[in-house]
Amino acid sequence: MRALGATIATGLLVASVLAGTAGPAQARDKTVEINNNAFWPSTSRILIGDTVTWEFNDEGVEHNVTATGKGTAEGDFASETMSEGEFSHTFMRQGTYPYECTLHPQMSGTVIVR
Ligand SMILES: [Cu+2]
Repeated sequence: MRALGATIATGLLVASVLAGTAGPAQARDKTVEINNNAFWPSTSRILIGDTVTWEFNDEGVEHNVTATGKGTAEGDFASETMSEGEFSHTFMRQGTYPYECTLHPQMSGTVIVR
């Protein structure tokens, strides 16, 4: 958890810098649970500088988080294939980022950064 804490702290620092005159940084980081062969929720709406953390929690079933978007600066994030643990990605650019589990293509989700 120490590494995750450092990641979050870094994200908040970056968000704080990007927010400029918008006031103190607010934690808007989102968690997506991987369970029952699906992403919950399937759509995550965040702001620039926020981090999405996917938690692998599907009773030992292996999954991955793989971006399917092309032609975008952040359209290439991908986790390892895992049956437990978590994967985080911080989004520094506005955009819509679709992703899937390559083992189960019906498992899809989207991160929308505004
Ligand atoms: Cu899967």
